[in-house]
Amino acid sequence: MKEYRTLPEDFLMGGATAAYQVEGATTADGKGPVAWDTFLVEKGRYTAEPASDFYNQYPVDIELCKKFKIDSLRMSIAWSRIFPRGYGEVNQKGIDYYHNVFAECKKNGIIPFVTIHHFDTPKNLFDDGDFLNRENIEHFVNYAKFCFDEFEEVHYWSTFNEIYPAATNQYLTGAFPPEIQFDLKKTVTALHNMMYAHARAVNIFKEGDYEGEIGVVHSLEPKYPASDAPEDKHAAELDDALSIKFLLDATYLGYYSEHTKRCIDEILEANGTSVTFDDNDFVEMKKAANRNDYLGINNYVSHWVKAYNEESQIFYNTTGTKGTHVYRIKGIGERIRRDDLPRTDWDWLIYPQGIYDLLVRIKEDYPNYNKIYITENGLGYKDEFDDGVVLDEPRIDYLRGYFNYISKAIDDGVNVKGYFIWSLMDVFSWINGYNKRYGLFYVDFETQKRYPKESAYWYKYVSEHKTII
Ligand code: BGP
Repeated sequence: MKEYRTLPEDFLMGGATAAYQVEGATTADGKGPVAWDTFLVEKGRYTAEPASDFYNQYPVDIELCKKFKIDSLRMSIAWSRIFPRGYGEVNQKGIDYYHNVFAECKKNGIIPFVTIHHFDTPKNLFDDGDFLNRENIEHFVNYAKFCFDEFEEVHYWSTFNEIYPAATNQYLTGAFPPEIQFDLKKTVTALHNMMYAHARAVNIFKEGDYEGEIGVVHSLEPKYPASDAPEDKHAAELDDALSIKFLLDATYLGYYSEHTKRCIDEILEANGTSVTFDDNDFVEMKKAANRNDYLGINNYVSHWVKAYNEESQIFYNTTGTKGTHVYRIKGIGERIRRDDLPRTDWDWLIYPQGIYDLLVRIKEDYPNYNKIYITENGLGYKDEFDDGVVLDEPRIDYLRGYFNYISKAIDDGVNVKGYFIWSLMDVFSWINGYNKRYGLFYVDFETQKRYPKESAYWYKYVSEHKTII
């Protein structure tokens, strides 16, 4: 008989969303603008209207959570619904909206797991330099404190979603507005400033004696050398230092280790620049380092890296056309294609062992990590809808692979307390639009009707039996 792996009885099964990707209603009830509104209109491909119309459909989605044994809903608050200009005057209708969502969660026994910032800085602050501008750190911290005071119903707070992709998509790959490419100085500065802002919010939360838990959600993608050649090993080490160590050092040490600093300086120097940090920042960061209740990990892919010292080149595959992705950063490395490993419809590499390697490594390198939630993982797929039925077997295979490795990491002593599939229902994807679907529930974006996919039944079984079939 086949042996199935299991999960602990108290393992939380969740579904993840983000305000801008599900709510729609981008101008409703006093919401202020964000940079994406104009950026997407200028691109002319699609907009965040209607997205999944969660602004109106939230009772339907929360009821679906209950029906499919999804314990927790990961969601974010849109900063510009609360403070249309990022600070100053508050918008009561925005506040009421989130109270209503939380009340609906309570009614259905669903735990809200709330992110304060998910790629949607209010437009005027964004235009003013976003997190490159130190004044905006103050605005963020005030907004976070406002949320802690106002939303007593929330017991799980994540300060930021994906500081690394936020900074690199803005200033390194240029995939997000303001579409700046290869600016390593801006990238490192934004990373550090967001980590400092995270620490400030954590300290306010802990010193304010609020009830509940606080953490940060990092996107962590393991890096492996493309060969045994010393230069490829070093390239993987550099990529890892910028995308993983820099963030985890900031989170759990409150400073950058000598090794991390050396790697970052080498990357900056290769790109003809340097960055210095204000020593005072580390006072706050060190104070926060042992106060993180949990780490949220978003993991989709792993990378194999080889040395690259020519001019940087990026091509971001937004359509799923196979073999078009290019990622070569001067002084860091080139992420190579591995034809021997499976890939998604969008050419993202499927390597479940990566999540195991990552989890074990965090336990070893940062013993004060406390506990981990996988806050995003899932398969972006061109689901086929057949008269209300979606047989998404590849998604189930994908999930089974990752769940098995998570279960193995738990057996090997890593304290993983839950998993949130990206995404609960189909959502709007920042740079891929509406046909890259991730949801357990298929959304007909015309009618906004939801249909459980085959994977939703699989997920329900795993949640009920804590057995990975
Ligand atoms: C993460 C983001 C999510 C979501 C997901 C899938 O980086 O936190 O907001 O978008 O990736 O990404 P994509 O839609 O580009 O496939």
